[in-house]
Amino acid sequence: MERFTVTWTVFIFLFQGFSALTPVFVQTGEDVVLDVNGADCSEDGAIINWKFNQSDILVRLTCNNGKNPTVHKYEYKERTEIIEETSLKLKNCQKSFSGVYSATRFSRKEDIVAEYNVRVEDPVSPVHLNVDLVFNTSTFCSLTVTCSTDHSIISSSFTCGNKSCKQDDGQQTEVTKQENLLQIYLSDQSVICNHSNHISWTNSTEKVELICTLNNASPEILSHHILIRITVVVLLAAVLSASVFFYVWKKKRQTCLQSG
Ligand SMILES: *[C@@H]1O[C@H](CO)[C@@H](O)[C@H](O)[C@H]1NC(C)=O
Ligand SMILES: *[C@@H]1O[C@H](CO)[C@@H](O)[C@H](O)[C@H]1NC(C)=O
Ligand SMILES: *[C@@H]1O[C@H](CO)[C@@H](O)[C@H](O)[C@H]1NC(C)=O
Ligand SMILES: *[C@@H]1O[C@H](CO)[C@@H](O)[C@H](O)[C@H]1NC(C)=O
Ligand SMILES: CC(=O)N[C@H]1CO[C@H](CO)[C@@H](O)[C@@H]1O
Repeated sequence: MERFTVTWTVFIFLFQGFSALTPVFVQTGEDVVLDVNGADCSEDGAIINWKFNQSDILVRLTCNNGKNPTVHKYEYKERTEIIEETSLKLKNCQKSFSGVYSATRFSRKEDIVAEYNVRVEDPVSPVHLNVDLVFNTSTFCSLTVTCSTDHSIISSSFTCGNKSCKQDDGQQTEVTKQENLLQIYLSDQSVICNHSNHISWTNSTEKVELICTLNNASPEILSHHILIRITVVVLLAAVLSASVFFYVWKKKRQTCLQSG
């Protein structure tokens, strides 16, 4: 909450006097406070309207000669609250609240005094880093890594020499269907998967050196794997032939007993 208020305050400070559409991002379930951008409510009888999507009047404030303005709620009453005399608080924001919120001031004519493009987003889902391929020699290590989320997946390759690494195809970025950002990049000798949107981010990070040493498909490890496989096959074959032998022996014994 504080974070958004601060961001917003800084924005207003920078753009005081403009009535551009200010983007505001809110996490689902949180509250957000929108300000009238310094509009004057000291003049008796002046009216400030808070509107949604240019048409629905949410709240009408009738200014009261310096006293607190009179508040009339119209549409979406349960969503709104007036705080600090004229600011609009949107409570427990849901995705359907997304849209344009504007404040207009009416004294002799109606002026738009503040306008916000509010977008309500869920926090991003976790991201997983998977090592797909590692080739490590004494002089270099090359690796391919995949970053995946519930809905999307990207991969990228890296080559590391003596001391430094580079990303073969440059930083990889994908905009997911939910308009989140999925990225793979190198930072400080680590591969980072970063899944982010305007209100949150998650990461999965692994040191390149660790990837190279732990996932190395070197000939030794490869032969080790093959050895395990051969052992398993031999054991299976042994068990199988033993059971066949036992079955045949039992059958034979039964025939002997019957005939004898
Ligand atoms: C408000 O406007 C936004 C953006 O134009 C739109 O996505 C949304 O459906 C509108 N909401 C309502 C209730 O009209
Ligand atoms: C690696 O380092 C050694 C000694 O520091 C140098 O001789 C060699 O050229 C380097 N190799 C690469 C591929 O940079
Ligand atoms: C992930 O991306 C977000 C948004 O671009 C950024 O703020 C954050 O610092 C990044 N995290 C890491 C670990 O790089
Ligand atoms: C390759 O693996 C060895 C250990 O098996 C490790 O010491 C070395 O640092 C790795 N090479 C690179 C370039 O990371
Ligand atoms: C927010 C977040 O997920 N941060 C993590 C980024 O990755 C590092 C290293 O894996 C973690 O220590 C952070 O907690």
